[in-house]
Amino acid sequence: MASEERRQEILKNLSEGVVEYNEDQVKEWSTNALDENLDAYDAIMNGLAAGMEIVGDLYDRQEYFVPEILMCADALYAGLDILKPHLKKESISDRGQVVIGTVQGDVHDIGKNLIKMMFDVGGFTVHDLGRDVPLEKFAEEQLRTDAEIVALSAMMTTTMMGMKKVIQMIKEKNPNVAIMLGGAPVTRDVAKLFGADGYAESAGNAVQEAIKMIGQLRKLDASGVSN
Ligand code: B12
Repeated sequence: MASEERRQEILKNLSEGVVEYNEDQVKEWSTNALDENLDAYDAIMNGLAAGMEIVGDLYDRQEYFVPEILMCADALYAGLDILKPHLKKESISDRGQVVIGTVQGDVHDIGKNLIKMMFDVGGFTVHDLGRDVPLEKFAEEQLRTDAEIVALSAMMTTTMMGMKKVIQMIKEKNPNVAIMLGGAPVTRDVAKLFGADGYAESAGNAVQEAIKMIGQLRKLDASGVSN
């Protein structure tokens, strides 16, 4: 097990590798992380994803532009490829099904992919619709799979508005589905206003929120009351 000092060094190098879009550095330090038994989740969230947060700030300050961002994302994914297979899977493998995607008009999918990964290792079966997903596709996929959860991501204030429509479409066809929202412009208040059942700010608490929502759905089912 890496010492705290070494852990910090590994995380710093992972984050820096993403920020400096240095794929080789990210690959090397992802391998170091595994060799030194650093928890893969720690390396992903506090190394790679933390680096992407810095990238977001650089973009906001107009120090980075689209080409840099895309290269940073490539570096992040290079690390994910190495670390993801080593995430500790939940022993429960049938927690439920989730349909996930980024809503129509929105191509941001880095955050959505992290959430997907968390559901995956959290024991859920995930149906990923990708990004820029036509709004009606969410309702169709929910009906096709009978998933208990639909998770929507939006990274722009404009596309966020589509989430409300998706919630209406799904609830009309099937009220017993829990819908959760996330993405930078979304807040718990927005989620509530749109009629969603759940919200999570980050990948760290998304699965817990989903488990809570499923618990509530099943309680309602058992009591014969529909929501
Ligand atoms: C990367 C990025 C891009 C990349 C996207 C690459 C990709 N494949 O995703 C590229 C370069 C393509 C891009 C394009 C554009 N972008 Co952009 N982009 C960003 C940037 C810099 C970082 C986003 C990111 O990946 N963060 C890292 C991840 C890990 O964090 P995250 O996405 O927030 O996800 C976490 C949480 O939000 C949450 N979460 C996310 N989804 C979900 C879903 C659920 C269910 C749950 C529970 C949780 C959850 O958990 C995640 C993990 O912890 C942000 C700036 C910023 N500071 O956020 C702008 C930003 C989102 N972009 C913006 C804009 C305007 C654009 C463009 C219109 C720019 C342009 N003029 O061309 C285009 C839009 C194209 C389109 N139609 O979608 C604006 C949006 C402004 C707004 N309020 O609407 C931002 C905020 C920048 C800014 N300040 O102006 N962008």
